[in-house]
Order: sequence, then C-alpha cells, then structure tokens
Amino acid sequence: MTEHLHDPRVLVISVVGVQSSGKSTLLNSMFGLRFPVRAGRCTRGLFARFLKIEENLAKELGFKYFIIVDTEGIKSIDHDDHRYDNELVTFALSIANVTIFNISGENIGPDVAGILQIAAHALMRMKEVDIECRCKIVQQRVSDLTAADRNKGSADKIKETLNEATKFAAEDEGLEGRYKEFSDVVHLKFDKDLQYVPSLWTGGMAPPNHMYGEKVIKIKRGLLRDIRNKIITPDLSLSTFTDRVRDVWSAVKEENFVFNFKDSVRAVDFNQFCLYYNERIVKMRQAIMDKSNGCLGRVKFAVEIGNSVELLITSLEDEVEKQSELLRDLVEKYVLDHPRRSMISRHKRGFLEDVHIAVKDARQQAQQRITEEYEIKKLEHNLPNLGPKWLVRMITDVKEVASTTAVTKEIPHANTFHGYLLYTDSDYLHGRYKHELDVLWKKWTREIKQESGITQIQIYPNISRSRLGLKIKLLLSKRKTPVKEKAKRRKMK
Ligand SMILES: Nc1nc2c(ncn2[C@@H]2O[C@H](COP(=O)(O)OP(=O)(O)OP(=O)(O)O)[C@@H](O)[C@H]2O)c(=O)[nH]1
Ligand SMILES: [Mg+2]
Repeated sequence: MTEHLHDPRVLVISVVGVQSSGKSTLLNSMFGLRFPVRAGRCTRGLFARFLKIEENLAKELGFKYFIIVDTEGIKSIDHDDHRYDNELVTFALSIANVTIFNISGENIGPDVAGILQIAAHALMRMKEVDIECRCKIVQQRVSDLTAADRNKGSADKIKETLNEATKFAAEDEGLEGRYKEFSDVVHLKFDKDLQYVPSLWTGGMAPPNHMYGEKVIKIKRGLLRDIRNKIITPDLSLSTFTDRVRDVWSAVKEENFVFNFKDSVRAVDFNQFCLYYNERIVKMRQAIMDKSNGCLGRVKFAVEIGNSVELLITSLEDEVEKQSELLRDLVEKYVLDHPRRSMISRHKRGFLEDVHIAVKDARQQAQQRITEEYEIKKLEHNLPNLGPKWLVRMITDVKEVASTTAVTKEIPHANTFHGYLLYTDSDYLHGRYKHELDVLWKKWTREIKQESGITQIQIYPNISRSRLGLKIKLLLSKRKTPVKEKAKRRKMK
C-alpha cells in the first residue's frame, strides 16, 4: 500500500477510554466509520481505519489520509491487572498525532486519572526520543450542555491531580526543570481541549439525541481547525507510521518498571523505598568491612600463636548478625512510618528477602579477605628459610620459559620475575607463554608447600597470584643481603 500510494503523509487520531464509554460510537459519528458497537464489551485490541479525505479538503489540509485508531476499553473485567491498560493507553498516545480521551459521565474517576498519570511518566521517557503527543478530553453523557459550567470545578480538580502526578514523575526522572505540568508532557489545553457531549440515547423508546450529533460535529470542526492552524501536524508518512508502531511497541514492552505500578505516585514511592534501602545496604557493607579490617589486623598474631582462621572469623559473625537485624528493623520501620503504608507494605517481603542475600554476600566477601590474608601470613610465617634459593629458582624458571616461548621481544620484561608478577593475572598474556606460566605457578606452589611443610595450605583460586607472588618476592628479597651492605663488606675486604 505504501508503494502503491507513494508513501503518503498521514494524520493519526486515536481514542482511549473506559469500556463501553462510547468510543467506537464517537469515531463512527465523527468520521462516518463502522467500528463495531455493542452494549457490553465490544472492541478488543486496537483497530485502525485508513481514511481518504475528500479532495478539496485534502488540498486545504495538505495531506490525503487519516488513520483512525479505535482501542479496547480500559478497566475491563477481563484485565484486572493495570499493566495491560497502561500499555494500551501509552501505545495509543504514542502512535497518534492526537488522542481523544473519552470519558463517560460527569467526572474523571481516580482510575482514569491513574492511567493518564502513568502515561505521562512513560511519555516523559519517550519524549527523550522525540515522540510528541497531543490530547483532547471528551466527556460524554453529561446531562445537558450547561454541565460545562458545573464541571468547571471538576476540571480544575482533574488538572490539579495530573499536574501533581507530572511533578512526581518529573522528579523521579530527574527532569523537574523541563516538566512542571501535565500539559508539558502531553499537549493539552484545558480550556480548549476539554469538551462535553450529551448522551446519544436519552432512554426508553426516545429517538437519538440530535444534540449528540451536533456536538460531535463541533468537536470534529475543532480538530480540523487545529490541523489547519498547524497546531496538529501530520508529521508521519505511512511508512514512518509503521516504523513508529514497531518502535513504540518495543519501547512499551520494555517499560516494565513503570507499568507494573498503578500510577506514578506509586512508582515514585517504590523508587524512594529502593533508594533508602540501597543507602542502608551500603552502610551495612561498610560496617562489615570495618569489622573485617579489625580482623585483618589480628591475622598475623593468630598465625603466630597457631589459631585457626575459623576462630578469627567468629568475631565477624556477631557484627553480621547485628547488621542483619538492624536492616530488617529499618525496613519494618520504613513501612510502618510511611504515609501510604498499605500500598508500600506490598514490597516489604521482597526487601526483607533481599536483606538476607545482601548480608550473606557481604559476609562472604569479608570472610574471603580474611582467609586470603591468613593464607599469605601463614606462608610468610613458614617461608623464611626458603628465601634466596627460591628467588633464584623463580627467576631462572621465568627466564627459561620466556626464552623457549620466544616472547621476550613482544612482551616487555617477559623474561624477568617482575614481568611475571606484572602480567600473570592480566588478560594480556595468551598462548603458550601463558600456559607455561600456569604450569610454573602450579609447580612452585606445590614445591613451596612441600618444602615449607605447610601441607594444609590451600591456594584459593581467587587469591590474586601477583599479590601472593609479590609477597613471596618481598619476603625473599628481605632475606637477601642488602646491596649496600654487600658493597660495605667488599670495601672492608
Ligand atoms: N446512553 C448512551 N449510550 C451510548 C452512548 N454512546 C454509545 N452508547 C451505547 O453504549 C454501548 C457501547 O458503545 P460503544 O461505542 O461500543 O462503546 P466503546 O467504548 O467502543 O466500547 P468498548 O469497545 O467495548 O470499550 C452501545 O450500545 C452504544 O449504543 C451515549 O452517549 N449514551
Ligand atoms: Mg469500541
């Protein structure tokens, strides 16, 4: 079709609203269409009609086709999860140049306001990729046309709620400078874009209300006026519309976070809970690390008097227990003191489960640090007598491997022990040289274990080899006669 019609420009109009609020009837009356209409749940999913504009009008407007999108009614009993509604509304808003919010009855209920809020939140993110949206609110089945005055108060309330929600969402997105009101996210002017339509059926055997048709025509004229005045512009061609549908659909599907919440206030509340919790986790980690630093200071002494590493770690356990309890209490208190306690308490269980995992993780890290230090100190303690001989051995071994694998030219210091320490943990090494060094490492640790008599020593795979190697080197070089002293002795001779 795109090819056949030479990829024409299109203007997309969508409608959203509660189930059976008369969306399809409104579009049918406005554009002479035949979207199915029925009492009870009728439209399912989204339907689009491609509509050719009469030639003279097309010339005047500057484009030839409308795409009219009718959507499934929100708040249907088939979808008790708000996620479906949120996705549907955001999708309909994002693919259209203008979206009609169809409201049945005198007021926008909290449910519909919630959907509008979540749409604002998501659209704020979509605006980052330049998706703009315009919005009209059609309030149907209001008792008579003077309702406009009566509804002024309710319109102000709606506006206030939406602006409040926008502020929340903007703060959460870190965009408070850019979005202050709902109309900053979705183009909507309350004085012009909020329209009232009387009921089509006045009841019983009464004929259709002619005022309905007149009012609908008036709304349609307003739409066309906005198009003529370039307030609403057809910025998409048929092919870019198809692309937009695809892009927006994946964006909507990826927006898991926001859509899982009924409205943006809830999303913001949850975010703040996360922030608070994460700050506490950092503090917990710090406290356990501080405690493990204390243990590290006692490692040397523990090795000298022959205490086991397990004994050393016991003192860490008290702190871990203390921190775990503290965190759990803080989560409980946060929920208890929260102004929307019943809502936020739903997340409590998840956070409490997470406390367990986070504490376990911090404990494991601390234990590992202590064990690593313990092994090194034990090695130092048992190694002194092996000194000079081992340094010479290691240097000779490394040189030999470097020369046989011919890497001396490619890798700086490859044939020195220093080079070995420098590169042994890095990804820089590969091929045969790396393999030979791995073999060497195993041989050295095995033989050091044998010679030092430390049969129980466990070289943990995650102990950094260069760290252990460096320790060995320092230890061995300490045993060597210092250069200055050598020179002194030579002089004396
Ligand atoms: N009383 C009254 N009934 C209306 C009005 N507009 C539509 N209806 C009736 O309400 C029923 C539902 O109308 P639809 O246009 O199918 O409503 P919808 O919002 O498209 O419904 P879903 O697609 O199921 O969400 C139909 O029986 C219509 O005849 C109205 O202004 N007043
Ligand atoms: Mg319908």
